[in-house]
Amino acid sequence: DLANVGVVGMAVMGSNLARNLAHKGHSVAVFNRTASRTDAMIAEHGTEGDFRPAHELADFVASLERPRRIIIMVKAGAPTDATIDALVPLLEEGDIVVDGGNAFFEDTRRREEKLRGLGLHFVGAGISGGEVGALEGPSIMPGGSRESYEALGPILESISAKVDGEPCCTYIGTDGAGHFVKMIHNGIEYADMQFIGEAFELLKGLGLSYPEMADVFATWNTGDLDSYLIEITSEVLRKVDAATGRPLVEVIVDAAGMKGTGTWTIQSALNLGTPVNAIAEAVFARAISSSPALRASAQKALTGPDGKVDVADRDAFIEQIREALWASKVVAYAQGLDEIRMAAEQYGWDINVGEVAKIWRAGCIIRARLLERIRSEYAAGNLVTLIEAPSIASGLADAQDGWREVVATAVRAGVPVPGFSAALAHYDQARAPRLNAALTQGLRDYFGAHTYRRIDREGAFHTNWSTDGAEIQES
Ligand code: NBP
Repeated sequence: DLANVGVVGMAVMGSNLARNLAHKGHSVAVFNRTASRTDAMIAEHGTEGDFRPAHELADFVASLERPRRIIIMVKAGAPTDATIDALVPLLEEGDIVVDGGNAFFEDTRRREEKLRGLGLHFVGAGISGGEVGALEGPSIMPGGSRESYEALGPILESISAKVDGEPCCTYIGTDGAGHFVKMIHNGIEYADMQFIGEAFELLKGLGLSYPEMADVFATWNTGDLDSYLIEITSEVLRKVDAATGRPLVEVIVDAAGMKGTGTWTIQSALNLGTPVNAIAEAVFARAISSSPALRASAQKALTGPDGKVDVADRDAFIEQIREALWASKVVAYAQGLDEIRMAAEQYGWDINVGEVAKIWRAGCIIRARLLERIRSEYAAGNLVTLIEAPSIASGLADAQDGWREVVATAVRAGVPVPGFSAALAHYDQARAPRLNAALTQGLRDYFGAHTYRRIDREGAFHTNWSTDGAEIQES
């Protein structure tokens, strides 16, 4: 009687995933490098389902039915490689190794190629939803061979979150595609949180109390902005610190941490040439928050408005902040999905962007009402970019007056809104009939003879800037 599936790594994510699998009726082999962690998990949760704990990796592997399905949930990076290296000699042709950690997609491509050469399947599966998601139903983004998905997909789908009975798990594409999509999910998550932070600072600038701000977010959560992050923003703002009696957010140090997925999103976008300025500003906003030396010296040297927001109609401005938040969020999603489209071209992945939006509707951190609209827009037709979709473009048109007013007011008040303004700049750049790039190209030709193309003739041209000023056509 062999186990259906195995999980390596019994820290919080792995043990919750193993429990989720067991709750869904699968028999689950479990292993952790340090055996005491396996024992602790079994002591606490062993009665919840059919677990097969092992202290030796060889026993763990031998306890699995074939093809073996092994989900690795260990620390990303070297620990993942160490785990794969220990497993590989114990496996047989056709076995499936799944990395459920937050791996960089290039690492996944490398590992997949190596294991494919050994006759094994390697699946890089992005898993979002944190520890609660792992236990109760995450959003799962598996990449690897289609063949492996036939054996693995039903198990992953059984433990994923569901929307109207549909699993938040679908085959994404070959090799690193799943981890790439998970990386973009996290990049969008950074942007979402930055926009929420900007809205919060503007509401505070208006003079709202913390309970009032919590109410505003709770109200927003009943409309187009309905999402997990807006919902928990309301709860975090409402929380009072037991020690001081002050709002908890007021006593939290204003330095945001990061573990790398936002940075990867930007690095990959730079490599692909995808404009993702709104997501980039969210990553840089965390960077400046965590630059104490820079901030301390700048605070001493620099002056400016104090962040108080003075408007004639407070409620009308709050509605405009909501519009700025919604429109910026749409642009960040568009930028992330653009990056997926460009990566798919670059790496030969056949990614269905509408399906990606579909599996983000529940289980994951960026789950939001907007994703259903994104799914249906991509299902309705081939989009180059989300912001061209009819219902999205009209929503942006409706929101833009408020969005512009919020950015202008924030700039005058000295409230930094890099996310709102970057998203708005993207909107204006993308729709512009002409960009200032023509001048840039003229300058490049002047100092570097980089040539330019003309609007009226084919070919590359160069002006003899330093001699007779004549234009020559490059051969
Ligand atoms: P951690 O990221 O804290 O990793 C701890 C696990 O890695 C333990 O099982 C540990 O074994 C094992 N490990 C280490 Br460290 N070095 C190892 C090595 N050289 N060989 C074998 N095993 C090794 O666990 P986590 O927070 O559960 O996250 C697991 C994965 O899921 C990570 O990739 C993470 O990025 C990803 N993830 C986490 C979340 C979240 O909310 N936490 C959300 C989404 C994805 P030991 O007990 O013997 O030290």
